[in-house]
Amino acid sequence: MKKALITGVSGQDGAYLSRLLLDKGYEVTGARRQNSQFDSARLHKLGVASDIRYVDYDIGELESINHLIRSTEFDEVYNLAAQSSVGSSWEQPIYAADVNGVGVVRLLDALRTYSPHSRFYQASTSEMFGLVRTVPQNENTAFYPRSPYGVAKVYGHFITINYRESFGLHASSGILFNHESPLRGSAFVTRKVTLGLSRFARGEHIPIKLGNLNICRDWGFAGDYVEGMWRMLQEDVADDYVLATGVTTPIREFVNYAAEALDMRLEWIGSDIAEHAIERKTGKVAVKVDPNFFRPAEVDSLLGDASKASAKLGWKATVGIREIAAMMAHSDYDDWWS
Ligand code: NAP
Ligand code: G4F
Repeated sequence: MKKALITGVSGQDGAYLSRLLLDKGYEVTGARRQNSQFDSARLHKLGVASDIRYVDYDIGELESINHLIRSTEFDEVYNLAAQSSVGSSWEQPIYAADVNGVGVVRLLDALRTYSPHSRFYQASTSEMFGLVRTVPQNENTAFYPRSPYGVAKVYGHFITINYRESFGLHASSGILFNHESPLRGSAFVTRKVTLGLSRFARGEHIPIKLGNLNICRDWGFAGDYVEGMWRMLQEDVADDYVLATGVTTPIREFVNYAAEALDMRLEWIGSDIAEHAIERKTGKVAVKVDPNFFRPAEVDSLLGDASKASAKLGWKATVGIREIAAMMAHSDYDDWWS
């Protein structure tokens, strides 16, 4: 039985990856943050909470990481833990650097010292492309991060490559474009929209306040993306891969797809900060722009090219954005969890 360790096990990807690995017969260890209330809601939602073995750790403490890696010989280590909110990273830039950047080298160094044969996955991100240099973005596109989150992730990405090249670790980095699901955190824009519209559809007519509606993202389904993570670690040679759908969609369009799934029709009126959407049946404002959600620096548009993952891993995104919007909207409408 293979043994896998997942940091960030309580998050969206941690839950889907746990489900995938347990289905493949792995023994899954989930690393939980010490001194924080562990939220196992997503793991319960996927029916895996009681099948995982839990260990407590602190990604900020080298001794805690050393202890974790020494405790068991893991075949595979997936580093998903992060301060994952780009918006919040301006409020806590040093924390973002420590967890998302230095935290990665704490893990890699512990692996080099105590478990050099473990395979390692680093959760890199399309946010590293930031002010994009080429369209679409692939593994050779230069990075230009636009947030403290993105800057810290660039460090995590390159230290992963550096430990692979310096010490021969089997360390791979997945440059994943945005991926969503009904388990997405409620502060990310897709889930904020599907939660808000579901409440509206149920008669709670409070407008959703959003930032810049013109932003475009290459949105895929989280279930597909964790399969890609696993495939990276099954390769004989470690490498870096982009996972993306190859389709980019403006936020406004995502809102329309989610509304359509809930049998609502929106009419968009006005422009810039005066833009808003009226829901036709009720005549009430369902969405409006609130400049408080604008970011100090933006990533205007992302579009990924996953042809390397397709050629080498046989990986492909299988769920389109319209379907994802409907899946999330229906889940939120049926089931009031957040
Ligand atoms: P998520 O749902 O926000 O989960 C983040 C996980 O990190 C949670 O388990 C959280 O644990 C943990 N965490 C937060 N701060 C921590 C700390 N100081 N120490 C240890 N753990 C901490 O994120 P996700 O969407 O699953 O993303 C997983 C990873 O992929 C992240 O590294 C993210 O940056 C990266 N990524 C995500 C996407 C995407 O679109 N989803 C795209 C590219 C890359 P608690 O429950 O204790 O808070
Ligand atoms: O949903 P978001 O917060 O995701 P963002 O910033 O793209 O980051 C996510 O994807 C990254 C991969 O590229 C991950 F690395 C990261 O961990 C995270 O999972 O925002 C998407 C876009 C942004 O441009 C933001 O400015 O939506 C825009 N937006 C507009 N109104 C909003 C809102 N974002 C949020 N969170 N809330 C709004 O009201």
